[in-house]
Amino acid sequence: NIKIKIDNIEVIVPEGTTILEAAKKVNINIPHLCYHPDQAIKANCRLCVVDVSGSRKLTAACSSFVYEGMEVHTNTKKVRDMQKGILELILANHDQDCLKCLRNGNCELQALCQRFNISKTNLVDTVDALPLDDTNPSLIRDSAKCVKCNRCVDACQKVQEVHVLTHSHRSVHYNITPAYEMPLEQTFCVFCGQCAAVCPVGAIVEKDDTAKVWDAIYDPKKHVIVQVAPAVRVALGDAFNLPKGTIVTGKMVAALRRLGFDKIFDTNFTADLTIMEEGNELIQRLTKGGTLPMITSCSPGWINFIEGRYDHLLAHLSSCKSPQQMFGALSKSYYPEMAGMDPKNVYTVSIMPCTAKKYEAQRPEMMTNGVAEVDAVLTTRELARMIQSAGIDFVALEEDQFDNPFGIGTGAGAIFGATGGVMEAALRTAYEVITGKGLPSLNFTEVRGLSGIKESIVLIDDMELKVAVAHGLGNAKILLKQIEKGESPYAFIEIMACPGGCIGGGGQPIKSTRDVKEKRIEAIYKIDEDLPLRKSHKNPDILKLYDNYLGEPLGHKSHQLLHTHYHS
Ligand code: HC0
Repeated sequence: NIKIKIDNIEVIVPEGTTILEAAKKVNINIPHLCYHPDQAIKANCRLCVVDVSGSRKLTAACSSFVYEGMEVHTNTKKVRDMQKGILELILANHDQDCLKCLRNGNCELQALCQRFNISKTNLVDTVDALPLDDTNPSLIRDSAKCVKCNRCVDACQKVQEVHVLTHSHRSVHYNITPAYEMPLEQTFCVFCGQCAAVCPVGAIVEKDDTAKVWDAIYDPKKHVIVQVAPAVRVALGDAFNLPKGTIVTGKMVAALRRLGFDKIFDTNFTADLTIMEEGNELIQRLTKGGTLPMITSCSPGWINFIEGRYDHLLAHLSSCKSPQQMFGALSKSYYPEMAGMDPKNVYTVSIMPCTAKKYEAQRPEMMTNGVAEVDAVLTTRELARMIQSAGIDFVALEEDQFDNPFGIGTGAGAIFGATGGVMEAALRTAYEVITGKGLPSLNFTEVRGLSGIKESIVLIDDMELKVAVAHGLGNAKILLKQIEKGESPYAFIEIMACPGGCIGGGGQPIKSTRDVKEKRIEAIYKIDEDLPLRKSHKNPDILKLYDNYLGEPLGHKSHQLLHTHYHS
């Protein structure tokens, strides 16, 4: 360990700690923009300069490591003048129409300007922006707001390994952009939104669809229903300053009712339905022959990735639609038939932690009875904005419950929201359906947690089932390369595009750092543990749905409504 002093406060930290990290230990928040706790050191914004005794020059705290006896000062005149100067330079290159920005009130640059009492810069405006990129359904890039911190480039290149975002030009013309300054729609962007999740400002944000949803709610001809994804309920509370990982299911349902939705349903229900279909598809491939390993198909960023980059492996995908789209299909068939409504009058909204879900809902295949299965997708952040805009005191809300017939989800459906959850849910069902015996333990802990790739061997009677889970597309690539070489030892693979799974989705409240993800994952498994039903095939409403409408898993009606094909 190394002992140093920061602003005369003694700090003891392990060797290899940066000044910035050491300062955090004693609650000293050194200004920064390019630094992100889960990313590699970039040291390009230089806002984190500090005064180190004995050094003539100011030192970047994010990239300088502590040494024994080091004395650091974070608030000298020299330091503050430099930081203020840098902030003014950044502002001169930044669109300052804050009231119009989705990140207003949650912008790292704005917070720093407040801290330094800067309301505008007197420097010459040097904004040299590319045209606003709003050509895709998921994300908007506004290069006039970009602070060139490179966090998004890191997320795109080093974590997701999608390599869409990169740099162009030099000096004041320097920009973060896809190659040839193309709009995202024309690139291999998978719309995972991991760039938006790390952006300190509003340079990359979700496409805001809240106005569309308000219009539907106010339209008396529309019956507006909403489904909520598994990972939203453990993250929405962040937007209302609740402790990270607070489970807010009941308050969230109450808020949705106050907003005016006619029925509030649970995507966990169709996650259970996915397990019925996908589990049986796996059993069929294992027993009757079919492409193995089979890979899950519910994460739309992952689907965009395999379709764009690995289309020769598409036969490995399960043909199941995602739970979002299975819900959508039922909402425009079974639901209006039961209620005696015209499917055209049902307006289906999804609340998702994911920006790629907006893209998924607009795929031409995702139509049932001649209408789009899902009419609008809002991210967790957009739902939070609707609640705030309606003046609802979220924290004070009394808990409410989901409506029927899509309101019961089991623990298996709940854990879809965390990496490894779909695998664990599928194993709970596959084991019991194949063996006809009850599982000795429901918890497949080997596939839980934040390791990049997890694997497990499950004994089902005398069959050894080797399975793997990857989250984050960089990790997915490793498993895909094995398949390409014919060296994959697995029968079943779960892939989720976002690191941590949906709890770390690109549409979740900012920030989703590793420690926040851990808290959300804990909460997801707590929901599972506390539920009386923890296996999809025991969901009574799923059984009723098959009895009354679908027939059997993989049957004719299921194929029509719940399965699809993927293509390059
Ligand atoms: Fe997910 Fe899903 S679990 S992708 O992460 O499968 O977005 O939360 O809604 O559809 O259920 C996201 C989360 C979903 C779907 C489910 C799956």
